[in-house]
Amino acid sequence: RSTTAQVWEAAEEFIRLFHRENADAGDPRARLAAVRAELADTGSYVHTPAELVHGARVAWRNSNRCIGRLYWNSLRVRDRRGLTDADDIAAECFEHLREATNGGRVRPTITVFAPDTPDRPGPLIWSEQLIRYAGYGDHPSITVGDARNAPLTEALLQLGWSGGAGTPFDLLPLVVQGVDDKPRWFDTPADAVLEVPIDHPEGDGWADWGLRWHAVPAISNMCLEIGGIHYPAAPFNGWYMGTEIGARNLADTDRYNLLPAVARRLGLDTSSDRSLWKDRALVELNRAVLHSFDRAGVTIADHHTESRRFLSHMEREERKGREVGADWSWIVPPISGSATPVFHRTYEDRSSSTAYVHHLGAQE
Ligand code: HEM
Ligand code: NRG
Repeated sequence: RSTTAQVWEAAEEFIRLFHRENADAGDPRARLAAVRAELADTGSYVHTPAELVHGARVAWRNSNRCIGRLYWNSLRVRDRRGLTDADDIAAECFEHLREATNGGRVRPTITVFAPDTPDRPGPLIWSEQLIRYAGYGDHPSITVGDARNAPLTEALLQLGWSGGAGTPFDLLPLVVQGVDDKPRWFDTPADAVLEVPIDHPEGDGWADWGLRWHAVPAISNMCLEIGGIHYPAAPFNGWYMGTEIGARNLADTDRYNLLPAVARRLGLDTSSDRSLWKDRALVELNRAVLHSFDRAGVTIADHHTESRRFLSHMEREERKGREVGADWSWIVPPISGSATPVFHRTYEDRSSSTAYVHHLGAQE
């Protein structure tokens, strides 16, 4: 819980920034006085629609872990601050997915629901992303599906969800906790989710293997903080970088752990690490992901292109007199790091009060 003095400090900084970066908003003094009075009166203040749009974009610009920030200023912002009930929020999350997916031409989008207020916390989305695959089983080595989501799957079963078909790619319902309510779950409508079947440009039998991934990554468990106001439910998405799927989701030993199966398919010698079978399997799995998204007409970036874009972003920001913060360990791609330009330098990991922040206790 922040004190009014802390909110005012962050609010003043944000309002000044907003007026600095939006010439047509004019002099900040009148707005600062109004915010100050509203804070004294209610303990909070309400962003104008233009402040909300800019705040959500600046929060993206300040995301030190994100390599995809070149397009921060074109984030689409859906203002749903009037919604506090779980069923309205779930329906708008599904509409978000339809608009963001856009038939495969993915559009970076955020939907902002009601903020925390001095009298009550805002709504909360329990699901880490709007689209998640179930994980059945309590240990990665025996799990069917995505072991990362085993705790969420278990929570859903406790809430009365009867479980999916038991495939490795069962879509989980969305879990939303409305204001003054307990968490509720909502089946994800099939027309809100685009999925890409994974095939390999040369490999035999990959298509029959049944691997797939969803087109849109939409993080739904981070809090959007703008000028001292907290929006705990504010799901956002961009498009995927291929390595997120091919080098992590499908490859990590505590996720789908597919490198041994890929290596077998490629006929590699897996008897010794020294044959570099894992490295070769990683490259082919990542080729398969990029190839499959391309063939399906779904936006996806490769790590070479996204790394170059990130350096363009840094140059452009610095030309505008803004320093770009970044976290090397998140920016450098999980394969072929040294073959990308983002590897060969250091960054300042500076923090800001307008940002996407993990809720206490959430997975990182
Ligand atoms: C993290 C790429 C759009 C905010 C990341 C990561 C990648 C990435 C590769 C690291 C993820 C990981 O290692 O798990 C992209 C690409 C985008 C994009 C290619 C395409 C447009 C966005 C948008 C937002 C955003 C629209 C917010 C409005 C973030 C945040 C993180 C992140 C907050 C850190 C997440 C965490 O701490 O778990 N992004 N991103 N990104 N991105 Fe982006
Ligand atoms: N690695 C996660 C997604 C994290 C955010 N990545 C993005 N964000 N591309 C995964 O699902 O693999 N985004 O907003 O586009």
